[in-house]
Amino acid sequence: MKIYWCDVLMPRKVCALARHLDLPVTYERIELVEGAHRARGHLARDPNGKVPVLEEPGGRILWESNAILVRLAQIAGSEMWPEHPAEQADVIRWFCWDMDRFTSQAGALYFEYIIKPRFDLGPAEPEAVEAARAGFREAASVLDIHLGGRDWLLGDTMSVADFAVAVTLPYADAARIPVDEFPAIRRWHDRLEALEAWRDPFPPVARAA
Ligand SMILES: N[C@@H](CCC(=O)N[C@@H](CS)C(=O)NCC(=O)O)C(=O)O
Repeated sequence: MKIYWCDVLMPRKVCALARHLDLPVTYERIELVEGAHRARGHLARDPNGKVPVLEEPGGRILWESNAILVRLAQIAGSEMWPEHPAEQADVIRWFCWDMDRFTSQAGALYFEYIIKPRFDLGPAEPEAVEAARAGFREAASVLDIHLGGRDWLLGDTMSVADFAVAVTLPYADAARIPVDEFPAIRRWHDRLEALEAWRDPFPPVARAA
């Protein structure tokens, strides 16, 4: 199977999971800075013109990073996509909450402080930064309480939900995400940081680039 990726936010969790599960994946880098995601070949895979995209043997295509996380865990037969339907619903709960409340805000800071300078899109907008930091703190308060008595979002077992919700946290310093105000989130992310695949998710071409 093949993952189309670039060393940016949403592909990060997908590459991390493929590496963590030791899946037999080949990688094709899509150079966003050169507009390769808007080329006809890539639009045929993902009409949204985004990364990541998963292509399975036989040609089945899947875009949307959280859906790809689920599929990779299914292919690996990993408990990171839990077997029990109630736990599967719990994963979906965190995916939805994350897109709406958490990574939406932290991702806005990632955009202001990391993507804008990298892609030459101008300076960070103070109003956008302030709104995102306020939104992040609100959502992080909910997450911090939830994680207070748990190792992982679902309890004792790490799942694809952890890889989804934590995706901005490796960038917390550079993106000025105020995660240090939330000790349970910090400890949870330290547990993820103990995984080599989480710390170093991208295929070697990124390190050479
Ligand atoms: N909801 C999508 C978002 C994918 C996405 O926005 N990818 C970004 C990189 S993090 C991208 O490809 N941006 C290129 C563009 O929008 O022009 C997912 O989770 O996969």
